Amino acid sequence: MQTNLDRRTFLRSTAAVSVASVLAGCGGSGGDGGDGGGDGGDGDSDGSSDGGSGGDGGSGASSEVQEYLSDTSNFDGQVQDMTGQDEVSVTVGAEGNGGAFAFGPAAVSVSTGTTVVWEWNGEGGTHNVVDEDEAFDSGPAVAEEGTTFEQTFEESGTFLYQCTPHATLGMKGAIVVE
Ligand SMILES: [Cu+2]
Repeated sequence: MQTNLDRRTFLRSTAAVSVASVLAGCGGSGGDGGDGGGDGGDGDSDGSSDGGSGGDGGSGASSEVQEYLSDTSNFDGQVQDMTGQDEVSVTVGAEGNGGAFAFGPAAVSVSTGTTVVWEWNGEGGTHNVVDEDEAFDSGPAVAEEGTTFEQTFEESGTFLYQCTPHATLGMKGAIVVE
């Protein structure tokens, strides 16, 4: 009797362990996220000193955005203010991350109802635009100049996205909908 109980308990905890290891498996990027935290701290202090000197049309990014973009070379800790516009464009293949492997600008803020249009400039090989939470996805990466992908943001929130082929280089971006 006691043995059965023990075994059941054992099985239960075994199951829990395997769930945990599956989660840990997904988190290959979770590990990276840890690194990002440290870097994000640096970005934070940059952001607040810039803000102190009067700002330049951007505002300091949230810690969520700071962390996500901590390895994105063309992100300077500021979210570019593009609120109040019906349509905003983001360049795909902008200079950054060791080549033409960036979204330009990396982080923008827009108003609800704004359509963001990503425009491929033909540089840096194939790119795509994939939201981390599957809110949008441009599909397979393509290289062709003039390619566009658009998404209208009806609700406020922070959207973190990346280019699948170049995410590890830091080709990532954020849309903050206010
Ligand atoms: Cu790319």
